[in-house]
Amino acid sequence: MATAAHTLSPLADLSRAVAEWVGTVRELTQPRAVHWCEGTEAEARQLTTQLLRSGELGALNADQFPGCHLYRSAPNDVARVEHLTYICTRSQEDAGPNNHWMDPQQAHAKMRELFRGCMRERTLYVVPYCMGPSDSPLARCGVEITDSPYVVLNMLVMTRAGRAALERIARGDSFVRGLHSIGELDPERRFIMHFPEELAIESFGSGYGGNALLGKKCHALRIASWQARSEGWLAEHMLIVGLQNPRGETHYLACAFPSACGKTNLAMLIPPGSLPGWRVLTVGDDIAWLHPGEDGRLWAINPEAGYFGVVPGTNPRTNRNAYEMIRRDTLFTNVALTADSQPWWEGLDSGKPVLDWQGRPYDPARGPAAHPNSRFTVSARRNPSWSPHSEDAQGVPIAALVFGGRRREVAPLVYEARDWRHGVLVGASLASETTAAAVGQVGVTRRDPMAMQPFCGYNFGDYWQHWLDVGARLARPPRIYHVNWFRRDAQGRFLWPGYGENLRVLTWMLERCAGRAAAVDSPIGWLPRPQELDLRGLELGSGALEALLTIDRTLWRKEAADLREYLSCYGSRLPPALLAELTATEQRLG
Ligand code: GTP
Ligand code: SPV
Ligand code: MN
Repeated sequence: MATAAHTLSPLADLSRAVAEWVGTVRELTQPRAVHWCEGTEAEARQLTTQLLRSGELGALNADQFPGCHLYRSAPNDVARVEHLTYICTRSQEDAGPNNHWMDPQQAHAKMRELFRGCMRERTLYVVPYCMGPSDSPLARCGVEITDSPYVVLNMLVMTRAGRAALERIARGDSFVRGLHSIGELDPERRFIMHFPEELAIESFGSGYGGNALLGKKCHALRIASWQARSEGWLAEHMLIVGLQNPRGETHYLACAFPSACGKTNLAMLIPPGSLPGWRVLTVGDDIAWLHPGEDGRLWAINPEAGYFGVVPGTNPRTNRNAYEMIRRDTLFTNVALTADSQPWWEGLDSGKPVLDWQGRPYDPARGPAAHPNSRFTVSARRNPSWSPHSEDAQGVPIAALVFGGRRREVAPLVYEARDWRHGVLVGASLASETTAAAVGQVGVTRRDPMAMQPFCGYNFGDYWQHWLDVGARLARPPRIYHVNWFRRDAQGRFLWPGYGENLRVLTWMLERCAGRAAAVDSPIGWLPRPQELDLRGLELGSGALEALLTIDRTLWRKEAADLREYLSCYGSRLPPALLAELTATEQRLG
């Protein structure tokens, strides 16, 4: 009897548009074989076996970490490369001062020479994928062509990849064409090019995360933000989380924090014991597609199906959910190893690193054992707090939007924007210390509007106008907040314990949304009265709460002046309404 697999038509026959494109790429790149990904578990197992055999993957301790593997990237290929990432629009103005720009013709020509013959002796993988629930009208498809089986394995976890996606494309869905090759992993021959006007991505020379898993930042943020603008929605660098209160009601928040600033942790937060009855449900940990609904509210879907998360800092104390989640069926990249082949990273209380992330005998003199941007790839379904509403075709309704940065000073623990328009200014004013998620200096405060500085596929001036336009269409817009979990004291210690305790700030937001919590007016927005924050069972250092909730007018006047200078770079594309909001803030600051 024929098995189901035999009765299915070959993937290459499903979509003529995809097959033709694959044919063109095949001619250019000259692979030795072409593999169309079905997206089955058997296929993932077979790829894993192949990578284990070739030595590209290592098996981890099967008792402690069943189904887990270690991948070591090239030492010079460990993070996103913002300086090599381009938006290639016909007009440079459309890419804006926030992006590196290259003329599309010139970019295509440059990339064509890099891709020419680059897959000789390699297999070309075709990965059709769907970003968002497969049956959702809000989901979007793409096809990634890559010569990296490691990238394929990641895509199989991070997206809904395989036959169903290709069938959706065959039914007429448009798709993003993502062409990727690891090339020679030479940083001098590495480019991540985006062509939003053509729904195309060309990425060469890196196998790492956001550079190579094209469904993620390249498609779901840079290309999608462009599409979203013309179609009236928003593609944002936001987690989506549901908070169920002790009465059983669930409200959803979408929160934008820059890379490595706490999204995954907040999305799967564990309520502190002293806040009984609360439950946290994760819809997404990195990207949200937000659509105005017919009911006047904003609705969100998570386009992804897995987490590509920061490993260091994960432990049973900071987040037991995250720690348990990555103990099974997880792909680790660039962590250290213990003597008995368990993965090890900074922030773990137990175990001892023997080999560092490059596989060398661990020597503290050479820096951390695990790379600070080491990552786990894991299915969202492994998260104990995974929300079944992640599959809802229309998404979940958003009660509040939260922007947050990593700021040792200036920004208070939390404040609330006066209204949507002011909230757009609050988002645009986001600044944060750089992290290891991107190549470059760490710990430097930079402007990162809406946490989208590395990810917005067009001119920020137009983007803020689009935010204002979306808000104007919402009869019931979410409230907008700003948070900072990372304030420090004079000794450099965090003033706020963070992680699970962050729920105390989120519950205040929900009380505000329900019209129950009071707030104090300040020049930058509404702050909680200290007594309105539920701090039962929490021991804060003396003076910490006051420091966390005080606005230093001198620092804030400087902040506003800095913001004015930054916004002026956007010239005539800067929405006058945003400038008016800034002027009003300056006047309140006196
Ligand atoms: P990307 O995947 O790069 O977008 O990162 P992310 O925003 O999801 O950040 P993630 O939750 O992975 O946290 C990044 C780092 O910050 C980890 O080392 C965490 O342990 C740490 N972190 C997360 N939340 C908090 C917090 O509330 N307080 C403090 N002090 N550290 C935190
Ligand atoms: C980030 O840097 O924001 C990430 C990791 O989420 S990456 O996939 O590399 O973009
Ligand atoms: Mn991210």
